[in-house]
Amino acid sequence: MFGRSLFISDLHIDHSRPDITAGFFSFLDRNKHNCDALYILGDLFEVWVGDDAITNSELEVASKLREFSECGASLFIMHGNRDFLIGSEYAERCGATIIYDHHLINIGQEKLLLLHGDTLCTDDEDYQKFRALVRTSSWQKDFLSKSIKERTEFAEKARDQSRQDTSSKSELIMDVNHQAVVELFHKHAVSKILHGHTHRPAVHDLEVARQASTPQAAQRVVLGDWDKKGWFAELTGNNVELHSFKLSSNSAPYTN
Ligand SMILES: [Mn+2]
Repeated sequence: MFGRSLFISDLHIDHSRPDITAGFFSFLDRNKHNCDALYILGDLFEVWVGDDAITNSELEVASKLREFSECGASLFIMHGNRDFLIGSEYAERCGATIIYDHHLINIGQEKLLLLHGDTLCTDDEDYQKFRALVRTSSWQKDFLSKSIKERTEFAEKARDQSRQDTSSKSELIMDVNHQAVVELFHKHAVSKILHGHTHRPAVHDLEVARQASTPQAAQRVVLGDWDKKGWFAELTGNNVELHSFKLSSNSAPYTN
């Protein structure tokens, strides 16, 4: 036991960004012998249309993750809004356990709540409607029964739409809703919440009143997306810290 857990999200691994994959692989190498657990809190991949649609690059990620988990650290993958179709087959390849939104871990006497973060963006009503639809088992069953070509086309359209929406929606709508955050602290009786998704890395110190008691110190830690930098949070004891490091841009692209 090293007393150290790591958290990452929003790597958005994609063929067009070999620098992110390379940065991720060296992050795994640096940490494979010195942490107890790695939690990937969603959007490891830019897009995921089914475990049967993977190519060599996703296989390479899986074998690198398997190597990491075989060094002794527990590995957890949470679904994000882009890769929520990652299934047990791929998780098994990685040596990972799939976890879901609102996953609690004990940190001493306190609890830390993990989620991807999209469910906190309650002001974005269009997105929440879309999310509710695609998370139903009937939608997923129907989607996965389509050909890989059809699924890929759908995902591309959804990404284009999301890009358009992102440029037209206000910054405020795209961020978390404060009331939704407060309710989450209350509902799960936690002192810390850790999530990604919004691409606004920060440690927010706040005070949250629990039931009739006086306000207590609470923390919302937001992971960054991997773009120019790689981001991770580190938990030691009940202390969470946010770190970043530069991604180098000179890695060779994938050939497939
Ligand atoms: Mn996301």
